[in-house]
Amino acid sequence: MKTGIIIYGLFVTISCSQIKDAIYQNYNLPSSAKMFYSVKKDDTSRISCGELCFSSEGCLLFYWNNSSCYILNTDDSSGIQSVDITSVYVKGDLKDQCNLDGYMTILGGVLCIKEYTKRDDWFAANVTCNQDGGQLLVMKTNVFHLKLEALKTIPLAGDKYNIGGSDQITEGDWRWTDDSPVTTEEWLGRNPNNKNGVEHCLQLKSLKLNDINCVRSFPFLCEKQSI
Ligand SMILES: [Ca+2]
Ligand SMILES: [Ca+2]
Repeated sequence: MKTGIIIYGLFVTISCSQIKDAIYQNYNLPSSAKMFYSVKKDDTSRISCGELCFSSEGCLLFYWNNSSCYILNTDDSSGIQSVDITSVYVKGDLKDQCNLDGYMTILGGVLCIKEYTKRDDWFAANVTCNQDGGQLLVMKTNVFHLKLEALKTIPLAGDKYNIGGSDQITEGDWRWTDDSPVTTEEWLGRNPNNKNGVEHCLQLKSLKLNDINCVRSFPFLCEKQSI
């Protein structure tokens, strides 16, 4: 079966797959949940797909593949077209890819995050994430709120986590570990305050940014991509 719909002025054909059970099992949806979806066929990135999801009222999850963005939604007040669930293709094993090594799937399988509750200093935490094939969590400006919202959906044990940024090279010049600048305004209180002149590493504290001494040990968050 093929289903054709017109959304965003584009005609999109979606292959029909036997995916309903996988969706419901993967995302713990009640069997009573009705699904709605929209499709943006343009050149979307996984991140822009996630942003589209979070900007859509009632968006439950999304799936991105080959530059196509699939938004699944349980709120019919959004104006998104209602379709039968079996006409939506979602790769059912994304979650399993993340769950290897204790990573959690968030953002519909786009991002895998692991909370390390053991304490390590920033440098050792960095090494641990790298050994996992990932990195300390990086929250660039264009995805900062997206990732923040995602973190709210997982049950974190604490509220202080070291993440992947520092001003170790030039005081006050905050950089994520890929050397891109930290430009978000979401600092906690009057931070960064460079207390005692030794705070050069980035911490997420109560979901805001704080600068801390790199040699102090805290829990940390690693991320890696699922696909
Ligand atoms: Ca500093
Ligand atoms: Ca501080």
